[in-house]
Amino acid sequence: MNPRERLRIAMQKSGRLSEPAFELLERCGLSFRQSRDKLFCYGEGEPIDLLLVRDDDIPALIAQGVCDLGIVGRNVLEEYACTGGGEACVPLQALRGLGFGACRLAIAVPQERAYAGPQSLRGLRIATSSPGLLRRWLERHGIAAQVVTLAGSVEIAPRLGTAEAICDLVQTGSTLAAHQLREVDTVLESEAVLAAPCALPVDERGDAIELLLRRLDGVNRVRGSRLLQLLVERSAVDAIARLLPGAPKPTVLELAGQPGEVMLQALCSDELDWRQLERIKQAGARELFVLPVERALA
Ligand code: PRT
Ligand code: ZN
Repeated sequence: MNPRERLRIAMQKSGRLSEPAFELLERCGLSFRQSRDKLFCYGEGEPIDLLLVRDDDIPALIAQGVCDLGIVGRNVLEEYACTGGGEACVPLQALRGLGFGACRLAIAVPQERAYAGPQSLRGLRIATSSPGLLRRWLERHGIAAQVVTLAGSVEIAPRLGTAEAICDLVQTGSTLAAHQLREVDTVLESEAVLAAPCALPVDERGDAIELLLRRLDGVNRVRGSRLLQLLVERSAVDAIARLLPGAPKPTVLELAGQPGEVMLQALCSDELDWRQLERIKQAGARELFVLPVERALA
């Protein structure tokens, strides 16, 4: 097969997203031949390879057609959309949210500074590594402020006197707190996404994208899910069904030679804790099993 008939996914080489991205692909049944510290990973089972790069380069690599897909923070993808990457504009899309790398791009000000909404930023200098997203947000609110672009360590700008406010990624908030900053507004909610050009390839690579999306959806559908299995008197089925977290419709299975009793199986969206199980047992269930769900194919 010509190498470009194989799908190529750009991923962060090392950083917050690389480990969870590898884990997700493994859960999708993909395995790779090269070691993780190399630039290129050759897919073993499926025609899907990886290119390991800096996360900021991922949108441009997709736009240039070097890679077909990318796993990247929504913030990086949207920043690229705002600045256009300086190249011929190839519109990109997020095909799926991937359920990790959650954070928010937020405005923060020194603890003692008053904030009564975006208008409080008028005329201030705001330090950020996401100038495109910040400018777009300021424009949407009709605020004229000075955007100070920094490559990193944005949180120290107010103390250094180079800005009065910052716009930075926040996860737990502990970095802001450590720098006596207060989170006051949200510019963007982010998580890792599967990025792609708006026009997807229609050759073999398109088939590989479909396979990947099907598997991602399968993994996603059962994330945190548990299969609950139990035995119960036929008359208590409705009462038990009402107690199932996430209210799934249970499957009712006949038991050979036991007409009064049935087996219930239900895919519960949440984990079931001991208390929930005890309540279900008190309602008449016995032989309860909570089983992990590996994957699902609709
Ligand atoms: O080398 P490369 O350029 O690939 O990596 P990088 O250093 O640019 O990126 P990296 O690994 O730090 O982050 C990759 C992506 O992870 C980001 O683009 C986000 O989509 C996502 N992400 C999720 C985060 C955070 N959470 C996060 N907390 N990215 C950065 N941070 C930083 C933030 O900038 C701040 O310095 O962590 C600090 C705040 O964290 P808390 O928990 O103290 O609030
Ligand atoms: Zn980066």
